Amino acid sequence: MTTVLTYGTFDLLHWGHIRLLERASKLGDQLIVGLSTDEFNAQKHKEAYHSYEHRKYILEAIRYVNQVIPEKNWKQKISDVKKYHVDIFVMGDDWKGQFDFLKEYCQVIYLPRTEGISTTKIKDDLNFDHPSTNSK
Ligand code: C2G
Repeated sequence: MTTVLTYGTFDLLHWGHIRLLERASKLGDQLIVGLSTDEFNAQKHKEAYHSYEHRKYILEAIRYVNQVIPEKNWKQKISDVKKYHVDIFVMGDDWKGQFDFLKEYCQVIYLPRTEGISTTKIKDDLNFDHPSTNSK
């Protein structure tokens, strides 16, 4: 049983997130997602539109995701890898190199980030006061 672990906020879930989860899940038999809590998002200077409970509910409905655990701080990854007997840690390559310290405990893979979509882009594109949407 190969266990894969990844982390993120996964707010306003989009196809870039799904592609990450799909590819991560195909690296093993089960995928665990460490979902950033609202409190931890504040530490990441992020404010999610959906609450932690709603983002968890959404992620648990995805066929590629087997389990969702709370990501409460930057320091829990090593203990999570040990606790869940993780074989492969996966992140998008915007994080390349940031988690290489985990190589002592498991395989670390950075997958190419999906270009052209992001939660920030969605918010900007939907913000009708944004100049780019007024240029029609
Ligand atoms: N991602 C992607 N392509 C996008 C957007 C996101 O591959 N267009 C990936 C990111 O690289 C990340 C995952 O989807 O691996 C989740 O992205 P976010 O929700 O933005 O997570 P982030 O804020 O980067 O939090 O401890 C790690 C942090 O919790 C990661």
